[in-house]
Formats: sequence, structure tokens, C-alpha cells
Amino acid sequence: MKSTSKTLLGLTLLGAASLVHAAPNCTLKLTGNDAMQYDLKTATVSASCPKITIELTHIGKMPAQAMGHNVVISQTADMNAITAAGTKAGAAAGYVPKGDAKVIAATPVVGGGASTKASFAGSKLKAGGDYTFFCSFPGHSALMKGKLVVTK
Ligand SMILES: [Cu+2]
Repeated sequence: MKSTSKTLLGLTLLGAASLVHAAPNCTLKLTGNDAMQYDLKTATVSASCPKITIELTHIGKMPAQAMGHNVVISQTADMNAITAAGTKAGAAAGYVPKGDAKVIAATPVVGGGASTKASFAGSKLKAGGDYTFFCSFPGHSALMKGKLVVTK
């Protein structure tokens, strides 16, 4: 009896430990639709990830020229400057200013039914920093944006 309860306690502690040491989240998985919306308003990734992968699936039907979506990650304070520069850069540049250090990561633009990916080093983010993920297609970031929470 006594040894049984000790075993149970041990298992409980093991369970708690595995929660504390849960694998870091190294993927930002999003969908975008024809109503100019992502499925998430907030997401969490870990700065300790050697590589963070953004996965975007456009679940709508409209073409990229009319309702294209991408995912750009930046510090929240840089979002408006990036979308303005991205609009100037135009469709051929995927609405992302080329060589802009404010852009931490960006996927290509996709249309309905298509998916895209991009990866970057977790070390580009600081735990506790103020980051936003958004779509830089002209006009979309008003609705298509969310908070990127960064853990250690
Ligand atoms: Cu968009």
C-alpha cells in the first residue's frame, strides 16, 4: 500500500516536470481567408528555437492579386512603416521592402487554396519583446494582425 502511493506520487511529479519542460513552440501556423482574416489573434513561439517556421495556408478562393496574404513578423512599433514600404515595393516584391532590417521574417504572398512557408532563427526574437505578425498586402494589416508572444 505504502509503496503504491509512493509510485503514484512519483508518476505525478514526473508528469508535472514534463509540463514545465514542454517542447518549445517553433512553429507559427496560420490560415487566412477571403474575408481578410487570420484564424489567430495571438500566437506564441520560443526564442530558444534554432529555427522557427511560419506556415500559412490561404483557405479562401480569391486570387493573390485580389486577396493575397502573407505573414510578416516585426516589432509592433515597426509594422506601419513596413506596410507602407511594402505597398511601395509592390506585388512583385511580395509587398515586403527588400533588405529592410525591420522585417524579422516574411513569407511570400499566396492566393486562395495555396500554402507557403518561411523560416528564421529564434535568436532574432527576444523573450518578452513586443512583436506582431501581420499581412503586408495593401490594407490588410488593419484586420490581419496578431500578437506574437515570445517565450525563452
Ligand atoms: Cu492579406
